Amino acid sequence: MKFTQAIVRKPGENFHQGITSVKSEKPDFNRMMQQHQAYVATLMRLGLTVEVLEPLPDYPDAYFVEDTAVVMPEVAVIANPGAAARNGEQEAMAPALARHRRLEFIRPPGTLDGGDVLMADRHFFIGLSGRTNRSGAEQFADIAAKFGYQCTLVPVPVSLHLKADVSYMGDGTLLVTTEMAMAEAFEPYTKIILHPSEAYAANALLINDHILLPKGFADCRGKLLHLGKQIIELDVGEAGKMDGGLSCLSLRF
Ligand code: CIR
Repeated sequence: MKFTQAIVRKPGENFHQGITSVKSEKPDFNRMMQQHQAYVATLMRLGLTVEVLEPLPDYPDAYFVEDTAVVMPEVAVIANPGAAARNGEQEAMAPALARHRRLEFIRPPGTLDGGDVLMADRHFFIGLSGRTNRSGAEQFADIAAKFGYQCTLVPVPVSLHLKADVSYMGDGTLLVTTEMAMAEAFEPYTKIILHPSEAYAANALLINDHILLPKGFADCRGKLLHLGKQIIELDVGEAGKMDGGLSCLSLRF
């Protein structure tokens, strides 16, 4: 899918009050803003038109916009976030997406976070995680099937979201953690398997012919070189302290 647009949301000053499993280091607001601005500037440099939304003070995780929706050429599916503290962010995203796409909705009892939905050409992998339940995944699959997409449900045993473990690098190639490399769903794909010490790099982003990679994963970078795409490393260290990464920070379409 050739991307021309992105939607992001600025982190708010209370972003450190979001949900996180990382207890060791307190994230820094100024550094977060610098990293977020560099991320937005990179998307723009790659030719995307970027809409920057304002923070939602009641939702400190709202800058992880990826979780609120899944956008495909034909439709935008508004998610139903699985964490109670984040449920509501999707309602703030819907009007922005309605300007670009017709909308469909994941409804209770279904829950779904966009971070669990991986698009690989005309195929969606939908993670069953602590955030996305079977009803949410099946609702999404039914919507996508109407537009001719194939869908496969994939259990996510350890990570927060499917896309913390696997990213699509184009041409039938997945970048994947050792935990997910053996998943049956991914059998037909060529896999680039990360060294366990670099598992965070599994959340990479293919933007047209460029790969955005979190900074500091040299082994992963080396393994991607043969794909012949330009690799851009970005520091997303502060988002990482809030359990997020590169893909979570934008909706691309
Ligand atoms: C959360 O726990 O929901 C946020 N602190 C992190 C969300 C990361 N989103 C993503 O991986 N798509």
